Amino acid sequence: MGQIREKDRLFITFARQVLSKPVGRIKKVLIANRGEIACRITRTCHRLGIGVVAVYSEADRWALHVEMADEAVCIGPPPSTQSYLNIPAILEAARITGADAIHPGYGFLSENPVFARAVRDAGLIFIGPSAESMEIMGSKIAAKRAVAAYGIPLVPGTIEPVDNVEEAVKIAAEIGYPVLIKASAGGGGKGMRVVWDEGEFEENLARAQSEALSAFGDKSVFLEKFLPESKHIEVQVIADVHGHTIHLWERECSIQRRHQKVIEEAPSPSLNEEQRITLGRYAVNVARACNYLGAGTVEFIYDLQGGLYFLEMNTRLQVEHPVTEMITGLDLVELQIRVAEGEPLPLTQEKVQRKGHAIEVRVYAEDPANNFSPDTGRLTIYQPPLGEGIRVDDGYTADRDIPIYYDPMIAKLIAWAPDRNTCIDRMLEAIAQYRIGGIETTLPFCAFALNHPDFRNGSFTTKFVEKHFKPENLFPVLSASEAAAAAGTAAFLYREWMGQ
Ligand code: MV4
Repeated sequence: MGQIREKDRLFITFARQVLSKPVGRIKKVLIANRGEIACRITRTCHRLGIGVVAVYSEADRWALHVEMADEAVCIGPPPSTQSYLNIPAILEAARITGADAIHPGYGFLSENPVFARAVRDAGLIFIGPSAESMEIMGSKIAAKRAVAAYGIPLVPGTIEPVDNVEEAVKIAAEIGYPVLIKASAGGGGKGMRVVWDEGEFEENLARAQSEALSAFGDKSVFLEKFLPESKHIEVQVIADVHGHTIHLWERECSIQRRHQKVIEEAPSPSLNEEQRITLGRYAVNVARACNYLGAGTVEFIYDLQGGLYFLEMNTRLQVEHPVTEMITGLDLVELQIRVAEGEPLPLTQEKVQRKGHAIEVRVYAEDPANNFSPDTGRLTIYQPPLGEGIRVDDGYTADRDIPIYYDPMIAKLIAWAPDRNTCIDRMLEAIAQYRIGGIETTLPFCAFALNHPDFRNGSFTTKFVEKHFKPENLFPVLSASEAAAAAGTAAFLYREWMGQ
């Protein structure tokens, strides 16, 4: 506040021809984010003729998202607590640039009800759900209680906070061991503890509560039956203010490493048609249960016995949304903008198509041969792949620096094909074509996973990486054409050597 002076305003002018004029109330969007998602939101805004204000930290002065925007405002020093999480600075940036709306992207302030409320109190459109929906879904207990009334299956457990050991032991005996203690304010795998028998309860309950208190400022925990080998399937939903809520099918997100997703795909290879339709109906009801507006994702757990249960709802646009866009032909950011303006959804449930198969792999600046330690620095070479059905959502170009302060994900590589096998083949070829220099990335690790028989046959669970990955599995990736060239060279040298 007051820290943004006139001279800090940076206007980057492009010879960009605005071919379309904005048709709705939103003429200028401030994107409260960075990296690939800020770039991806910018592309849609520009296509719709909407102006873009970037915000950036001092570490991102030369970032691609700043260069792509029409205007950019520095909002503080590198640490995100002082920049991308700095609510007063972001609101001030919106005020001085005259933005009508704020898109929060994912991470940072995207699921923060205090931010959503502050944006609306400042007279701006928040491109996302209401603060009240965020509050309900931010509390796993409140979320389960809200959806229970809609007949959505929940993992056996409690929908009340548990803080008494005797009571917990009694409930656990009914559920059956192993039991999971989860933090109500947690999510994404944080604040979970497995209890294998009665004797372990006292210690684990106390630990879970104190961890929850220090991590989330709320000590409430609840119990669920622990499903050790399961799949993670989520459903994309979107709702408008006119009472229409639709789902855009599911995404399979079981390939993850330490709660960080690595590969996502749509549709899920594990569901049959009946399950798929049931899951979509559950997801729409979850959204209705919290009076949802905008794009959201409902997470389910699928155990190997075939049970499908609601886990939680994420009230943001997710990293993996492109696989849904590839099979439905929709632009989720455009839909988010339209419904935030008060427009009705442009299609009904019956009109949502599901065509072909899409896979996304996340490209992290991490070294898979060195326990995935972050490998930031300068991207000396950066050449993304091209090709039929290939999409790259990235936040960098060659010769830019990857700052150490933020998430190390630098790009997402997405492949689409008419069927899953062709999609996997296209993805492997695209990975082989990707040229990245100066840093190590998780691409070789992704190639390993895609090549694994359990990935091909769809039988993987969230234990896949733990079960199958060893650094010895990493090998240099060659594209089919390079492999053919290498084989040709080898044959030539062999004939030379044989004197033929
Ligand atoms: C579970 C579970 C097993 N049983 N709940 C982790 C993220 C959060 N959204 C919920 N998570 C889990 N909840 C019960 N009752 C196993 C996980 C889990 C997991 C879920 C989705 C994706 C990856 C995961 C990795 C480990 C554990």
